[in-house]
Parts: sequence; structure tokens; C-alpha cells
Amino acid sequence: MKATIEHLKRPEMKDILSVQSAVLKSIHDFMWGSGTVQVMPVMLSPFTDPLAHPVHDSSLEYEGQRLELTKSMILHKQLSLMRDDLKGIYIVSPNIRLELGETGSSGRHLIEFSQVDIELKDASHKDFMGFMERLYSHMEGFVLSSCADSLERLGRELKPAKPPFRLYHRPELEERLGKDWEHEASLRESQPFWVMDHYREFYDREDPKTGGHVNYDLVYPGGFGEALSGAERETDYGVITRKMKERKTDPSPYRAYLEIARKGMLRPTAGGGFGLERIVRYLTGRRSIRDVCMFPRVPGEKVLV
Ligand code: ASN
Repeated sequence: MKATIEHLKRPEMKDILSVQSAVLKSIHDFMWGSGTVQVMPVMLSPFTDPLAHPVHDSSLEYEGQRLELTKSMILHKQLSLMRDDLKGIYIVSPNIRLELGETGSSGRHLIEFSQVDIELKDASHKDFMGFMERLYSHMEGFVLSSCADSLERLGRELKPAKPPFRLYHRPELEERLGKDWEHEASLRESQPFWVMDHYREFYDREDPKTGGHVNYDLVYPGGFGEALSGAERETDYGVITRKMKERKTDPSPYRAYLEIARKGMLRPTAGGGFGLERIVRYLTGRRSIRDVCMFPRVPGEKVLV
């Protein structure tokens, strides 16, 4: 309990929360200026992001129905953009991912975090990546100017990033840097950079010509690792169900989503999501994500408050 009280009363928390508030304000301002609107999050649904890595089950039973706690809003982003009058949306949503305990030492995993999740209609990966670079620069610029005193007290010296960010392809990085390519590349770079083509969930679009994946991660420099992941989306019912089969994803909870896909109502979109705590960790230069959370939920640790 002593450690919890000490954590809650840490002197640096106010400056960290100021940076977090500036991040959110600048994102809201940018999104408003871009003609997109905010959708509120849902935490319960028969389906959620199946994720491409193993986590503990977080579903629950309510009145005879199995409901998942949201892992990400990806499929609900697609469903929102069926509307003709929306060109883009964003959601600041809590995500519950009961990560395996061993990820607790990574310094960047939480079992409950906030994601700033964005989706743009009729956007290619290039459109979305350009949009995110503009958003990132706006957000970082606002934090650097409005939180200069906080950053100084936190001992963080940050040079503004200069888009366009460097673009790598995952197979090439993996061949050059090995299994730990993301961390190695993150240590070597001095600006955020993009990495394309990852084997992931069924909803990321496959390129039928190359067999690669039209998806991307934005990675922070300085060893801070992944900032954002996203993709162009699959919209074709046949492709979606084939990819679910390949990934051994049980289609039954996705019935309503699949019915909409079968009717051809999913629109071409591209999107991605920032982990809010990871942005704040990077901007404030904290090595552990625990340090930027008022109420940290670190994998494998007892939750006391
Ligand atoms: N937000 C991500 C996306 O838009 C999905 C995720 O968080 N797993 O692709």
C-alpha cells in the first residue's frame, strides 16, 4: 500500500498530466479542423478485435449473452463509416487487453489503456499516413509550446519531428536486424518512422498482387517502440471469411458484422490508433509506462486501486 500511496502522490504527475491534457486537446482540435467527428466508445459487444497475439479471456456473460470487453474499436470504426454522411471518425476508447504477465517488464504494456482510434473513408494507406504525420506534428508542436515548463521540469529535451517520416518494410528490417527488428530500429532512429507489411488480423487488407499486407506501424525513436498500428481494410466478405479461417478466428460472435460485409456495405477505409499512454511516455521521456499513469495496470501485477 505504501508504494501505491507514493505513486499517487509523485511530484512529477501534475506535469505528466498536463502533457497528456495537451495531447488530447491538440488531437481534438486537429480532428475538428479535419471535418471528422468523435464517436463515443462502447465497452461491451458480442465481438471485438481478435488481436494477433495471445491474451487472457475478458468476456463476460450478461442475461444469457456472451459479451467481449473492447480490445480495440476497429470493427465498430468500420461499421460507423457505413454512413454516407461521415468521411472520418475518431474514438478515444478504453481498451482491455489482459496481456500475459511476462509482458509486464516491457515498460510499454498495460492491461487497460486508452487508444485514440481514427478511421478515414476512401483513404489509401498513403492518405492515412500523411494525415497522421500532420496530426502528429500538430500535436507535438502544441505540446512543445504549451508544456515547455513541464517538459523542462521533467528533464525532457525533444526536437520537433519533421515529416515525411522514413518508411521501411518489415521483411527487409527483419532480415537486416533480426527478430527484435522493431526495438533495434527504434534505437537507431532519431525521428518517428513507418514500418509496413505485417501479418496481422483478418481486417487488415492483403495486397492480392504481392501477397503482402497494406498495413503500417508508426514507431518512436530512442527505443520507445510502437506508437500506432493501422491499415487499409478488407471489405470483401469472401476475403474476410477466408482470412478468419486461416487465422482460426471463430466467426460466430461476428455474425452481425459478417452479415453487413456479406451485403457489401463495408466501405473502403484506412485507419489506425495511437496508444495515449505511449504518446505521453514518449513525449515525457519516461522509460516505464507505469510512470505516466495515475492508475497503472501493468500486466502480471496485482491491481490495488
Ligand atoms: N486500432 C488498430 C487499427 O485501427 C487496431 C488495434 O488496436 N489492434 O488497426
